[in-house]
Amino acid sequence: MKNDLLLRAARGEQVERPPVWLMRQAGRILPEYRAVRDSLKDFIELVKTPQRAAEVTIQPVDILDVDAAIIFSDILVIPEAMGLPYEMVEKRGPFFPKTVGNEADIRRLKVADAEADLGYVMEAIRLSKQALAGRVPLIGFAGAPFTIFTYMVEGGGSKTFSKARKMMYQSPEICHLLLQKITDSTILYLKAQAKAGADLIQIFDSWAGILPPAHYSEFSLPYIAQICASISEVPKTVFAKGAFFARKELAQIKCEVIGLDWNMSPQESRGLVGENKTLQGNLDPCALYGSDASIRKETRAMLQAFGGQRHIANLGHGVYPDTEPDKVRCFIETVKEWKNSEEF
Ligand code: 1CP
Repeated sequence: MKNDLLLRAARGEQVERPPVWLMRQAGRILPEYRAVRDSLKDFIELVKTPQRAAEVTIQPVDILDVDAAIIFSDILVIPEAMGLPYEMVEKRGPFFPKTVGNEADIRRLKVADAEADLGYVMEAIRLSKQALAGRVPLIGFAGAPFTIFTYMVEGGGSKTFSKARKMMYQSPEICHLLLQKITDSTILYLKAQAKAGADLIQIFDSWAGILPPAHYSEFSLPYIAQICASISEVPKTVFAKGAFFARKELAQIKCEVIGLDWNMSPQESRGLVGENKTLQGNLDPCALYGSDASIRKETRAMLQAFGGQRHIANLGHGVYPDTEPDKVRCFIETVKEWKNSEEF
């Protein structure tokens, strides 16, 4: 691997500077992405056409010079593989015509077979690895079981997630049945991604922050822990957006990297997580709406707060779709120019 900064930082090895990539770097901001996307019927067709998915996976490496690629796919391929297909409604987001409401619905779902049901993702990974030719590592990913659960129960995104949360209070055992089935599917899926060539995997618990701490400990953490304990092939990142209350518990999980959103202070997080994990994040995505001078100032302050080692520079959540690519470049260049010694 020509540039293995990401993997070295993940393992806690010495680095010349922190590696940098952006969550959601592949599908949101580049005009080159839109061009590929518009040449196909829709988002789902792009996800299921490995050659084209690999092409947009590589774009941020070629165009923005990030230190990692992330496979172009979506967390919602898992519900589909289990028997709940989704639609992606332009400008509105995902929609599931069928949802899960009771035990019978869950019994009807299957544990996803990674090669048979999700072979298109594995093929996209193999093609992306070929095209990358060792330039930078390739990140694989999946949603955390809890976040996937919310889509399967709600049938789409939500402001309150009250359907999913109602089920947690009314029928916790049914929730656990579904969470376990999603977990079993996700373990097979991530193992297959590693086998196909993913160099590191990230678990996105995007809606972690909607739960009270006790529910997070009961309905999310144990399933993330199971996944991480089952995968020793590659390093693992857990990003639990909004779960500031669970940082100590997350530190107990068998993963190498913990993602932080922009509400979490780097210093406080280091104190809670301890010295044995790498932290990823956490510039406010809205900082990229600022002037170049302001982006440089905010980015340097962030780098300094993390201290240069055991840090993967990133935003605190996915890059927003209306961010100008030049602002993203400014962020990336600032990280690359930064020297660990700058603080002295
Ligand atoms: O963007 C990339 O870097 C490419 C890969 C990628 C990833 C990592 C996509 C493509 N989606 C994801 C993860 C994902 N998908 C998450 C977790 C990360 C996060 O919190 O941002 C979530 C919650 C989803 C679900 C999803 N898919 C939404 C959110 C809806 C909601 O509930 O608010 C939406 C709008 C999508 C569609 C989607 N996924 C990816 C793209 C490029 C798109 C836009 C579709 C298009 O181009 O038409």
